Amino acid sequence: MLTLVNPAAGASKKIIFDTDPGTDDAMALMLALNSPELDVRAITVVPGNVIAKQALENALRMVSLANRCDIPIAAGAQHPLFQKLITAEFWHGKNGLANIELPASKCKVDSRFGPDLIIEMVHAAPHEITLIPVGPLTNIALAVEKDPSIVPLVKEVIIMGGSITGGNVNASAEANIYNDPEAAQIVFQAGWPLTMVGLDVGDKTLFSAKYLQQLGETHGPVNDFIYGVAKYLNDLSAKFGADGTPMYDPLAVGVAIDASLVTAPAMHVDVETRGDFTRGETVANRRGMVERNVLRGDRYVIEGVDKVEANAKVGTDVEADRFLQLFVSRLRGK
Ligand SMILES: [Ca+2]
Repeated sequence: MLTLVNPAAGASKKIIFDTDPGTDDAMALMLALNSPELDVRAITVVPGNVIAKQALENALRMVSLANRCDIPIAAGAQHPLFQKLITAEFWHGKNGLANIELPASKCKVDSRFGPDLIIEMVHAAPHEITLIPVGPLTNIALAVEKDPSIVPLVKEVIIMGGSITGGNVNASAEANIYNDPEAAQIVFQAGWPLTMVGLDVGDKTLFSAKYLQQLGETHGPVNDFIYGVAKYLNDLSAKFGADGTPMYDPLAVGVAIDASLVTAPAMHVDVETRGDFTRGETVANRRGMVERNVLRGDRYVIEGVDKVEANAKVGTDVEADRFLQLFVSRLRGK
């Protein structure tokens, strides 16, 4: 096994980062690797922004750039559970990393299947592992389906995905959930502590020219790579009239570092898997109750209300400047 020791290990939160890199995945990963609060124990790769093979290659190159070949990097699912993959080179560049060509990786892929690696690590460190999936939830769902006994042993799940105020794929769905709604429903209903860092709260964290300039003042391999990614995303955002790029995946890592960055009320969230217009929508019950409709003769009669249990904390607001300053401070000079 590995002998390299992360100096922050022990005091820090053990995480498994599940990712489809991906430009904002790159920013999220580098934030995680450079934050002493987090101890990245494994990286599992899922197709989403790019196909599985490209996503794995990107993960290997980024971890190599960060000089962290001690971290196991495992391939996972090759496609969503029940539908065709939808890739997003349109947003992330042809290679998924803003068309930045990183040096070949010195790191080797771990031979284990991503979901199996998750299962193994959770059992090896019960109640200590936080899962941070920032792509489609296929790998996490496969792990839960194969071994449901991991659910009470996972410390916490912090996902980037979903929205309670409309989507980016279409009017209703956010891309990570839309890419594998059945997997998402499994993950939301599993019964573990789950925080949803969705599209709508991510949209409040715009990495604007001000932060880009700050990151451009310092240099280092990771600093310069992330500057290039952020510059690409900022230019893309400008074409769509936005004043900066939303930090979707990085904010999920930010919440793992410091949960107080977001306001996240508890709600019950279901994932729509069948709607004509709403497949992939995260449907959140804000009132904590549903009407109890009872069949009386030829009609239903409302006879009361039933409480629904919350299954997620849903990010609704964020201290954006504090988060963006944190992001820049962690990557400067790296
Ligand atoms: Ca992602």
